[in-house]
Amino acid sequence: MLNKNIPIPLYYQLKEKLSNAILQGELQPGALLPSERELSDHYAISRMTVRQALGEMVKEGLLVREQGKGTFVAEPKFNQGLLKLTSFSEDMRNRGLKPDSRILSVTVQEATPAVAAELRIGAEMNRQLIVFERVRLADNKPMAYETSHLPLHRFPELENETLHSTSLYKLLEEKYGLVIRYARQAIEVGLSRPTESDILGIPSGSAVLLIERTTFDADDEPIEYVKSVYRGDRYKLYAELYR
Ligand code: 16G
Repeated sequence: MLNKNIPIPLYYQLKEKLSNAILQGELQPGALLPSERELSDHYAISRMTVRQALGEMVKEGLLVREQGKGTFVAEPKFNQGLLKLTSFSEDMRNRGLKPDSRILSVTVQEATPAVAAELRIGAEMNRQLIVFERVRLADNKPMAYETSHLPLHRFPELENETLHSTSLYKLLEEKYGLVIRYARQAIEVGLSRPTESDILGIPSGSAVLLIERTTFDADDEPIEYVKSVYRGDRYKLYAELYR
């Protein structure tokens, strides 16, 4: 039970109790929580207090609310390694999940000066890019939304490829014989915009990881510039540090 005689707020005590039950596996991912009324009756606390505890846990990504269905224990977050250059498809397969993509658009565009500089495309190359927007799925659930820019002169055939359920890196390596060597990556915290939220199936303004990656081949030439929006409720960044 909760202790009303200590100076720790009741909502916080409830939050700790539920968080521990999740950590210890007593409450499994996907489990439906008792209703607010049941929790308030069980712990003899107000519904406001229960609502505050659950609300914070939703914000922290431990619980998810589904309209008209109730509050559920969230799926655990993926540890996203930071030290290895992997593709989305490889990451998902390593976790035993089926990678997939929903292609939102494939277009040929003139590069903006910033992207042209990033991909080192000079004016003489007409600055044409092939740009594709993809929703990245794991076991059919949306995980990330990616906009990839590749220099058209390097991959003139790419526009006609069916990238649906195909790995871009695999295609570049196997079909174009490319050696993907390294990438520069920057990660920022952001809030999902309405369109991104719809695509990812998360409430608008949810915490997301905004990842920018420029990837280079064996000749040190940039081959892709990618902007990704990864779900903050499903990812945490992970690195092993030595000294
Ligand atoms: C990852 C990369 C992205 C790359 C994609 C290739 C990040 C932040 N981004 O999503 O730059 O284009 O993998 O995935 O990790 P694919 O080979 O499965 O198409």
